[in-house]
Amino acid sequence: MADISNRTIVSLLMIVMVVTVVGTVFSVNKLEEFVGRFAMVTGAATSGTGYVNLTTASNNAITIAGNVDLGTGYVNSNVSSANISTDVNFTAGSSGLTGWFNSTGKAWSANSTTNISITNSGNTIVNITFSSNQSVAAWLGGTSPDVRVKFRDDPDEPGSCTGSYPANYSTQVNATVQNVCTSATLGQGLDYLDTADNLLVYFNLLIPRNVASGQRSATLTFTSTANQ
Ligand SMILES: [Ca+2]
Ligand SMILES: [Ca+2]
Repeated sequence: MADISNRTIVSLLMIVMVVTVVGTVFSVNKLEEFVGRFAMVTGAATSGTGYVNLTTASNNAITIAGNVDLGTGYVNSNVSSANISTDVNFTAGSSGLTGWFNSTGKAWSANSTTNISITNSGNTIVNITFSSNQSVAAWLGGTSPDVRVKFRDDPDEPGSCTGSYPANYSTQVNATVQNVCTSATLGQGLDYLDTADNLLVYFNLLIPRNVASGQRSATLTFTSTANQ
């Protein structure tokens, strides 16, 4: 076998070294790829998260109490219309709390305890609106009848309405939906805390003398809408 020259040996060593270097670089690159790709599973988890789920619902509810019964009476012949009110603070009408006599001939006497009471019996602040089943003209008849309402906090529960009421007796009863205690701001309206969750509705009626005899009733519907 012929001796291999030094030049040949050096050439062979160079080839081996190149192959070795290239192979090492390739292996390192592949290893980095592997680490990068599976970096999320380098060991067993030592912590985790859990959650507790609870779905709550708001309870929007109101309770209406009281029916206003104004009894039986008639308009005195010396006035064109009589004004009666369930409010001690009479405001509307031209004849004052006069002109109306009950069936035994006694003059009308305002009774502030005769009202409709609205209580927030739910657990969320609500806006309150109302409407009547009919207009005043359809309800009472006669010439220019009028029925106005006033809303205010129950005197025993001040701060019940954190929204706003319409001005006293600015609201005429009719079939459209009108505000009682409302606010455009979330969190304001009729509160739900039992110590301050009650408003009262007062009535002021102007009854024409030419109203036809007979019993006349109107049904008012109060609606609550969650505002929280
Ligand atoms: Ca209350
Ligand atoms: Ca309540």
